[in-house]
Amino acid sequence: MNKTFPDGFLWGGALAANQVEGAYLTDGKGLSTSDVMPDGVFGQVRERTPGDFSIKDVAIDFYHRYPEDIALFAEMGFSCLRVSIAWTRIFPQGDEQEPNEAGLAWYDRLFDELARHNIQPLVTLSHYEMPWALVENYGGWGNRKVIAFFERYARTVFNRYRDKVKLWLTFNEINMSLHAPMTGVGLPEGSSRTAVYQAIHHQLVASGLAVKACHELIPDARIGNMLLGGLTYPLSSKPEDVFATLQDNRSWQFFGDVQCRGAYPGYMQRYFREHDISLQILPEDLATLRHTVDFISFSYYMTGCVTADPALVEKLRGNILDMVPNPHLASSEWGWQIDPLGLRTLLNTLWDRYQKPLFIVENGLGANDQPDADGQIHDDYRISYLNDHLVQVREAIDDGVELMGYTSWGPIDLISASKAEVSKRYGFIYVDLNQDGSGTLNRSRKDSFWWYQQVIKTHGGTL
Ligand code: BGP
Repeated sequence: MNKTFPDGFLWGGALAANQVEGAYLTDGKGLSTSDVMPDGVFGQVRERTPGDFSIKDVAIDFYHRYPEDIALFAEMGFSCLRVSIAWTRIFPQGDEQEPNEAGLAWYDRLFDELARHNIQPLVTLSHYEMPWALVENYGGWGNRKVIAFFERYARTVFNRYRDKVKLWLTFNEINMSLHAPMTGVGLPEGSSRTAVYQAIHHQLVASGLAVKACHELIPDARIGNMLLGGLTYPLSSKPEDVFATLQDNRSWQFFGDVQCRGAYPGYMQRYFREHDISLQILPEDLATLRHTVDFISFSYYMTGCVTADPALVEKLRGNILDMVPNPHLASSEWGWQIDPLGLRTLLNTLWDRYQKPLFIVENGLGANDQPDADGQIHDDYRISYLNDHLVQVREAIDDGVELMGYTSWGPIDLISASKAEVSKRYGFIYVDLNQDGSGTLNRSRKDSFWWYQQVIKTHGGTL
């Protein structure tokens, strides 16, 4: 008999405000870092002039079409939807005393619609964006004052949605700040290591304050962190490669260690010492960091390899984030290496390290789907990617890993984060949209829609 997933396991999908909502200046919303980076996370900051178009300005118009989209998610049987709140809808400039009521009201409507379909929201406070005015006027997370602005924002939304939202996340892929500082902490590319780690420290303190506030204001809620699960393997069995891999994994585990264990680990203190990084860490910061998360959430798309030989790194690197490709794995159209078993390894690694419940809040395949003559998308490649990963998830649960749920990335096509592309589609639902903004925005079901519906209905029995 096929194994099934536990009762109460949350099934669904994951979205981010700036990749789906559009309506980028509607109802009083302010400009965010994402709005001034129209070419995505790895793009440049550009001044926005009237009439200058960016695909994210409209995105898939979730702001107006959410009832239709949520009905489709309900048809697939979702019990959970991960969304993010755009900070700039609530505090358009970031430093106001009072929130923007129109922005708050929109998320009320969104959460009410989810409740009507018995879909539980899982809400990210900050998904790759912050008010642009906080970058211009304060220097982003480099400035300690931003911590208080974020805390005000977090307390505002906890108070407002305390009866509607019981699952929260602080910062999306907080470890990405090391690779894309403007997206993560609002600092320009090329900022010094010290400046980036100081900004990251402020963000970690803000995350601790959000955990504290959430526990105070909504005692029956749970709040987690969110990591880019950047698992890497040694390229060879040379002890030097194995040790380099341990260090490489620590570059993302460091964030989890602070957020789950409540203090800076010794290996990081050594790293700071040896790289002349001296941070301003106040005694009250250390107390705040002890407010640790209730669960750990993460994204998982690929793995990579590590070698201690710099010449080999230079020769082989190619994967995103400069990882060395694994010779044993195939890649997606975007060069992301596909590794279902790696997900089981990662789940076990995180569980062994922290012994806190886990939540997979992103996983999926970006592909350039092409409709057939009848306009249908036969995305068997996506089905097989997701199927293979979910089989390994089920194995990990059998290994004893405590897993709260699984929300696939982009259950409906959306704008990709790294390069703001429309053609990199993740959805079970196709959206008729082109890069220049043309298209009807009509939604239609892909083959994977029916596949996921069956997976959820049978608690994974059909995998
Ligand atoms: C994660 C981000 C998401 C998402 C996903 C896929 O890093 O949290 O926002 O977009 O990656 O990346 P992309 O959209 O670049 O394919």
